[in-house]
Amino acid sequence: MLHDFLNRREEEKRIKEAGRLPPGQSVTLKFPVLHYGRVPGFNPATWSFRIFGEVEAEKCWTWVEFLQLPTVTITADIHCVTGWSKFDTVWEGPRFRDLMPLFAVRPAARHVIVHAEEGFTTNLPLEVLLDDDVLLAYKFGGKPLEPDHGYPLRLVVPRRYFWKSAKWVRGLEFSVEDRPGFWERAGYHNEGDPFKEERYQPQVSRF
Ligand SMILES: Nc1nc2c(c(=O)[nH]1)N[C@H]1C(S)=C(S)[C@@H](COP(=O)(O)O)O[C@H]1N2
Ligand SMILES: [Mo]
Repeated sequence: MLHDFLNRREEEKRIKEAGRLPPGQSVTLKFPVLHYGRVPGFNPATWSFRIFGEVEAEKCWTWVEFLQLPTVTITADIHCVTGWSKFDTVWEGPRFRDLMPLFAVRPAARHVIVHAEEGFTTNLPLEVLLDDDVLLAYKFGGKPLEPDHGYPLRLVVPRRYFWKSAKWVRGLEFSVEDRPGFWERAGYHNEGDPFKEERYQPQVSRF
């Protein structure tokens, strides 16, 4: 109906004015599923989460150990590079920053390589992971993650395009040097800030 359409336009305009909708994005109420490859299985007996690279003390949590870590719940807007944004998503899990004292990152480490199942990687400046809304999340909307959305564990970095929020994460590698990940090597922007509309690399794809 024209009336609904106009109402939606009005609503979108209101939100944009409030500064929540990055340029070139539109709001969806759905939760699209996007990834390369298949959805990996999960075996709680063999699963682990590893902290390695430029740290004083490497870590390796089992699933049971990981569930003991203190968690927080955040509400955030997420922005996918394909053009949809979803408002007020609710995530629960340990906050990255709160885990830092457990492994003591060396001062020279400025970058983090996020490792997920099947060799998927993505890269982020350590500084970005220190934001208070960056979680290793295992719940979405109060329930365990759906397998499609990263069960059992995914990274959530609301202030970057959603491809940096790796699903099925298995470890974080701290590094002196930056190292582009899977989508970054395929031509996505290295930083991926939605409000600067950093979607793709300015230069030609490196594949
Ligand atoms: N392990 C893994 N994580 C991934 C991806 C992937 O291919 N593999 N794709 C990313 C991309 S491109 C997007 S847009 C989001 C989508 O998350 P969703 O399916 O929960 O919406 O996951 C990101 N995390
Ligand atoms: Mo994506």
